[in-house]
Amino acid sequence: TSSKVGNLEQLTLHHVASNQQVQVFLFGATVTSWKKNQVERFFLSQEADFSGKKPIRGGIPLCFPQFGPYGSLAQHGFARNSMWHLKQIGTTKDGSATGVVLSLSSKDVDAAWTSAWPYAFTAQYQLLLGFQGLQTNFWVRNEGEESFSFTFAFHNYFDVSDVSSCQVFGLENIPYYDRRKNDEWNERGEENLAGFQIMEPVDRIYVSTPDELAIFDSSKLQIIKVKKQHLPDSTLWNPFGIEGSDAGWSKFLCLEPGAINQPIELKSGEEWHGSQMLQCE
Ligand code: TA6
Repeated sequence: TSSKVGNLEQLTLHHVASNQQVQVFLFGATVTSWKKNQVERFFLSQEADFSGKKPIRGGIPLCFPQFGPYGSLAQHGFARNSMWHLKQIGTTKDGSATGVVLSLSSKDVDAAWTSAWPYAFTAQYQLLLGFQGLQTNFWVRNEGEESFSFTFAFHNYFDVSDVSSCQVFGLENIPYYDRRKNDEWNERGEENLAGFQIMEPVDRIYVSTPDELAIFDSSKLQIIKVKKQHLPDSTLWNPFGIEGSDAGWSKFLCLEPGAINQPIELKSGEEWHGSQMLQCE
């Protein structure tokens, strides 16, 4: 089904057999809600803007073709600021999965962006709800003559009861860039224990992380698993109330699989695919 929020069109998908629902906006291809057993699993900011003039804060903003400030574009690139097209929507005959495919090409992107990143590409974004959980698939293809490179992330905002009741698994002993300390390189990873807790502002880019990560919320008694493919790195972010924090900062934790440290290079005609499977128990 389709509905309007502010100026923007939102699609809702249901997978009845597994009791899941997902909502996505064409603007930014931003997923804003994922419910399993009627329980919301993503954080959406109360300050979220639905005018189509700013990225929607919450759910899964897409960072493409640039993660963060590292490049010629404004923070996190244009995918989350562009109007995507609906390409396909439906449920498999046997009811095992429900999905949607959205697409974006360089022709859809505002000239203010493409002048700083002048490459011909097509991107497709597929959301699949099935018995295993919510899978998100991103493809990009170089449609031009010239090679280009890009960085990417699924900027997941998970809904948590309180960030300090969460434990993160999979990032122990992994080196990271500390964005709070001018990208200082922390070679050993400060956290040597599995299941470390967040008790201060964190903004880190962990490099070469395991393909399975998890957040355990001890108040909600919820485990979110993030299983990623072709996305070597992972950002962990919570502003923990510092100046400029979202009013709801204690209610989210961002764990963002990405290809950040080593840009992906695509020659003419080449395609790249990155994906994640999100599961909650
Ligand atoms: O992924 C973490 C991060 O890059 C943080 O540094 C923080 O700025 C956040 O993303 C949100 O960025 P935004 O541009 O949406 O305000």
